[in-house]
Amino acid sequence: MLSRSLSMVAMLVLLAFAACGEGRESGATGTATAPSGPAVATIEVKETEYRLAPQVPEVEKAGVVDLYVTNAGEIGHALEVEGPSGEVETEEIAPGDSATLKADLGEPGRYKWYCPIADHEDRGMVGEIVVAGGG
Ligand SMILES: [Cu+2]
Repeated sequence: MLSRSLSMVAMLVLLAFAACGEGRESGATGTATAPSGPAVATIEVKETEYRLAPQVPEVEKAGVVDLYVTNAGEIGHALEVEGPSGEVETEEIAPGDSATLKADLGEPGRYKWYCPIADHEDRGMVGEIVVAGGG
């Protein structure tokens, strides 16, 4: 009885490991590492209530992208990017301030970026970074 439930647990653990393995080709730990190396592009983005401008920027080449984020609004904002190998985000940026963020967009694709403060994403502070390339 006991050994049967133990093997059930072992099987569930194995399944969980297998599921975690999906979609994470690199990085043994599964945690996002800070991007390093020279940036292939710079994106300047202005945040206001409640939008990102530009909303859907395009990058011609996959790689590390430097983001220069300005809060041109009247309340605090921040910026989070969900890249192919994890997510990165700024601290909250006060009105009138700016911040920089490095995002590893090492594969062509479309990557969500948004303001993670309160319900700002739902109010429209969300978009995508389009990374071209790969032939
Ligand atoms: Cu915001």
